[in-house]
Order: sequence, then C-alpha cells, then structure tokens
Amino acid sequence: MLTSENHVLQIGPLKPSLAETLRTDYHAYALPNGDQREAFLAEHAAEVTAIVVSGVTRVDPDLMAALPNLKAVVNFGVGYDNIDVEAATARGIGVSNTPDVLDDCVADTAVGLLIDTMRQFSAADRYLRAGRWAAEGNYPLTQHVSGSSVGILGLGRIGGAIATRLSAFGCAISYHNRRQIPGSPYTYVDSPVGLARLVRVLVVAAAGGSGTRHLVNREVLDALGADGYLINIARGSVIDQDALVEALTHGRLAGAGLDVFADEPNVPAALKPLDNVVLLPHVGSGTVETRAAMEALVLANLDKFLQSGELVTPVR
Ligand code: 8YV
Repeated sequence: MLTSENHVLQIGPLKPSLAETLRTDYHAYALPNGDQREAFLAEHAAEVTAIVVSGVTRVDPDLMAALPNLKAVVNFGVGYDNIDVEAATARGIGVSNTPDVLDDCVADTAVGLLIDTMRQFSAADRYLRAGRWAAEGNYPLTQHVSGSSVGILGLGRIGGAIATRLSAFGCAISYHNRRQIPGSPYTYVDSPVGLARLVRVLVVAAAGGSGTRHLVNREVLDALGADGYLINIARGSVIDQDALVEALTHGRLAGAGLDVFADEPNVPAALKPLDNVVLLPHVGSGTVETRAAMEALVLANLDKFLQSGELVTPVR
C-alpha cells in the first residue's frame, strides 16, 4: 500500500501515459538529473520502495545502494539487461519485466525486417521516390524469401513466435539455445557457428546481457558467409558490431536487418549508404496495442507489489 514511507520513483524516461499515471494515481516521484539528484536523494531516498524504469535506463548497484528501502524494480520491457539483477537479488530487491505480451509484435517485426532485407523493399521505395524508376528502369532483382533455411539464435518465446511465422513461409527452421528444447519440431545445432554454417538467414532473438555478449562474432559471420543474411531484433550487444560492419562493407555478408544496435541511438555511419541493410530505430514492440499491454503489465506488477510485496512477472 502507498503510504508516505512507501513511494514509487520513476527513473529515466517512460511512455508518457505511464509517467502520467504514475504521477497522478501513485503520486510517484521522478528522479531528477544533474545537480538536483543529490538533493532529491538526501530528502526522499528512504521513502522509495519501488522504482519503474524502461529498458533504456540503467539500474546499477550504486543506484540501489542510494535507495536503502528499495524492494522492487518494475521494468517496462521484456529485456532487462539494463538492470543488475544479481546485485538486486543480493539486496533482496525483486525485478519484474513484461514477457509474453510483446511476443507477436516483435516476431512480426523480425519477419518484416527479414523480408525487407532480402527483397530490399525499403531501398526500392527510396529508388522510386528518387525518380529512378522512371529514369533508370526496373529495380534490380532481389532474393527469394519463402523456403529459405533460417536459424534462430535463442528459441525462447519471441524466437518461437518467429519460427511459427517462418514455418508458414515454408522455411526450414534450425536453432541454437544454451539447452536443446525437448519436443521442439526444429533442428537443434549445438553452437552459433554451426547454426550459421547450416542456414542462409540467421535471426538473433537471444536475451542481452553478459552471457550473450558478442555471441555473433567474426567467426559466426564468416560461417554465415557472402550469401547469408543476419536479422537482429534482440539486443545490439549480442553481435560484435564492428565485425558486422566490416563484413557488410567488404561483401562478406549479403545483408542485414537491424532493429537494435550496440550504442543506441547511435548507428554506424558506414551502414547508412548500404541498400542491402535495413536499419530500424528499435521499434520491435512499438505498436499502440503492444505498448498498451506492456504498460498494463507494468502497472499490474506495481499494484501487486504495493499490495503484497510480490510481483506478477518476476524475472526469476
Ligand atoms: C522496448 C524492448 O522498446 O521489451 C524490450 O526488451 O527492447 C522493447 O520492447 C523497450 O524495452 C522500451 O524501453
């Protein structure tokens, strides 16, 4: 329950309607930046028991230490590599995320990005708008999507939704996970490089964080090869971005569709002129419906915590 000793704190930017609800219905504080931060913490730190944050803002041990009565970190987003969960667990702080409600939306994005990358629809659109259809004739031929062999790195809930969609396109699906999934209809491959060697298109759907950092390295990109395509809707950290840029600019990879980057919102300048690369500004879950469902799940987690100290969707 919300008492004067039991306050909610917004850290960093949030969906405007969520920030508004927190302010009006929960009388939440928002952590100021710069000079005002110290003064705010000196006055209010001990009152804060829950924070609400989105995937773009870090929650590190220093912040947790500055909030001595913090008991819950409620994250807007399924990925929680922005939060030091180990440090939170050690302090008895629960962490929640927003699983399930965005699976379909992110899987739609992955398939759209895959088709756009292989068929170059974005580039063809630019070609038309620049008057080149009329001036130069038909757009060059592109690559066939249906029936391609596709490898999914990380066959979790989102990876599974991507596999279901691509099965309907007649694609042969293989995957690599830390563990083989019993009963899965898809072919298991025991390493990322083995998966890349087997398929034409590698779709990255693994969670971010230290355990998956640079799982797609130069060796994996080379195994995918000059006819191969890479799609990433997960986290930029899963790919060695410098190695990817080098492979793309040297023709050692056929193309890439990227919704996430190593240092968002910065995107390597070398990728922007390439028509075989589709670049999206992290819009994977960005529909009205899905963001509303994520917002509702954030508030459900917060309400449950304030009533019982428990979370609806704790991360572990
Ligand atoms: C969000 C995401 O854009 O859920 C995630 O992990 O990456 C996206 O759905 C992001 O978390 C919002 O900050």
